[in-house]
Amino acid sequence: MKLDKPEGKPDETVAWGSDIAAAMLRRFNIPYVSLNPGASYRGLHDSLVNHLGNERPGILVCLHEDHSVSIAQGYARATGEPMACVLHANVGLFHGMMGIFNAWCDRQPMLVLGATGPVDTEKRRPWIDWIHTMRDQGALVRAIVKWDDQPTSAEGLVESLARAHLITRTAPTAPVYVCLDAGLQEEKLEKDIAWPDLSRLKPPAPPRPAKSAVDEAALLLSSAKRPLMLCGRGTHTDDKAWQARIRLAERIGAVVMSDLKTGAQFPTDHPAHVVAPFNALSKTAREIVCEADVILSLDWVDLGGLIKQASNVGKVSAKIIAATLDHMLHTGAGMEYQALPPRDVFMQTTSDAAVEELNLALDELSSNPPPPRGEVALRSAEREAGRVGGEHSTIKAPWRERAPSKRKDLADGKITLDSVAAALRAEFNDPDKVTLCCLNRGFPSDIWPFKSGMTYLGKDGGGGLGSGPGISVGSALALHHKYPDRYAITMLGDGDFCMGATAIWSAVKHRIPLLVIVNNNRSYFNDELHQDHVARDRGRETKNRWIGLRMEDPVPSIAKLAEAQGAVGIGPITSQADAKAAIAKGVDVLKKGGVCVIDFHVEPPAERQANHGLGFRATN
Ligand SMILES: Cc1ncc(C[n+]2csc(CCOP(=O)(O)OP(=O)(O)O)c2C)c(N)n1
Ligand SMILES: [Mg+2]
Repeated sequence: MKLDKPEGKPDETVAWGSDIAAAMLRRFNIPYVSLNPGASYRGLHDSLVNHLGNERPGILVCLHEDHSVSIAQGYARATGEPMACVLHANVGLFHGMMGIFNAWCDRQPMLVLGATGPVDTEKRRPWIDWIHTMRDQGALVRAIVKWDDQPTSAEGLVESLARAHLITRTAPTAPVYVCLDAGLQEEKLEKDIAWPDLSRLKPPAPPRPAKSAVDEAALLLSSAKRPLMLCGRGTHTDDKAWQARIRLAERIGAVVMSDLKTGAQFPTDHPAHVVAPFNALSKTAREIVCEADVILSLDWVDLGGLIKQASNVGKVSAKIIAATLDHMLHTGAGMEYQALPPRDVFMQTTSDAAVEELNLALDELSSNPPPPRGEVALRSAEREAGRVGGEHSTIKAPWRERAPSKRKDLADGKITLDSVAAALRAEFNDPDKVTLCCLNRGFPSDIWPFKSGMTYLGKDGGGGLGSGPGISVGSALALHHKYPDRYAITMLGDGDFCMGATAIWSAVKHRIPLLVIVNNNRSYFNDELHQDHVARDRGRETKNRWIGLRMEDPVPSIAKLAEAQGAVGIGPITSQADAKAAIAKGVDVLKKGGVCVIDFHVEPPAERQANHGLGFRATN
């Protein structure tokens, strides 16, 4: 990691309005702030450099505001903690908004600092300060942040930032936005600042669900014959939470599913994890949902949508237990809250706290089994027998077996994601030291199982293309900062990479090790499926589905885009024969602390056929 070093000694006196904001970031222990510069916050910029000496937090320079926000999002995914990013008055905010939207949908904490003004017309420079002043910048993002503010005094600024930091870290987490008046930033301070005692402004522990809900859920799960556990949002960093999920699944004999959107939450090679992690449900996954008699949703992102998808193949008749706090972020502005799911037992808590509570309640239940009644009618004789002697110490086999992998080896030497993943996997004695920051469609989790929460961090949240490179850089930064023995590898689509390629420059500039694998199908392939669908529905020519969305003639040179950012660019790699050497070189660059991008021209034979019959063809 390399930060630019200022000349001379920092001026340690808190003398200007913006010094307060910078000093608060240090008090919060925010390690980095990502930004693209702008005069609306030249005061804050000076404070970061000349008051704090560009450390704690250190500035990460970005070539686009979207990257600044995406880097903060990637950092939060890998640590569970907020970084800060700064967005120039209105224009910078406009650019950063897609990133904020992604982070909002992804429920990641971050401090987004903005700027405006000067609000006081007398202080405004002609023209430029006028076009970059808006009455209410918060209004632009109010629908996609948890809280926003525009303080007007030194004291107000302290309180505003303290509140912002508290709110963004309080579950359910989400970004917050504080707009700094340029006039206030550049105001000379008249008196000393009364700093808040941050030990008294800590976020609360997640709320515990009502005891009645826990008891009811425990009773349902202990007597279920075919329980299904859906592992959605949950911590990536806490191994205890990972183990607790396994314990819960094993003691109730659950089948477990996990969602690519929310990343690794359960070992994918565990016998209970019977289908590969997904975006949209496969036919087998739908059948399992229909067969289940009790569903435990652990903050699953789209429980309503899951039930709808499963209802295409049968009837979902399970009792549904759902643990979430997400409803606390639901407003009328966006619909990221998804379809309203039925919930027989609603546990108002985080998924991790729910698992903890359920394990405790099941311990309790196994030592004091209640007499059968009402809800307990589901209980089977075998399960009752299994409980004798303390059910909590037994491991029950899941009620469904793992679906066999349908992989076919390509004999013609063409590259598939499978071959890339297998070659990459072979480079690491201990693949558990790798964190997969982002994964493009079709990653073979049986070749590279998720063995801990840090194996894979999840998707962008808001489906905003161009965020993958920035999110990956942010997660790589987090690993470098907090888990230096882990390697950051990311797998991105060519469309995603091309849109966000300049984020890679920040990794190179700041010496953040990262290996980017581009799964290059020379197409915005997701949309080929959509165009195929529409043409088919209309009885029109499906062969034209590629027009307007293939990136061919010319194919953008991914390797050159990477080289232009100062990274090592390799490719295009078009045959399996060349893939191994390319990967060996890329991993070598990564292990030496560099940034490398490998462009694989991948053949996705299965995907080149439109996926008919399930009712959901494209995932984005
Ligand atoms: C900002 C933005 N623009 C457009 C889209 C629509 N979109 C969704 S997926 C997709 C294609 C992505 O292409 P690529 O990254 O190459 O992945 P592929 O589908 O080819 O695997 C597009 C254009 C979007 N989600 N976000
Ligand atoms: Mg593509």
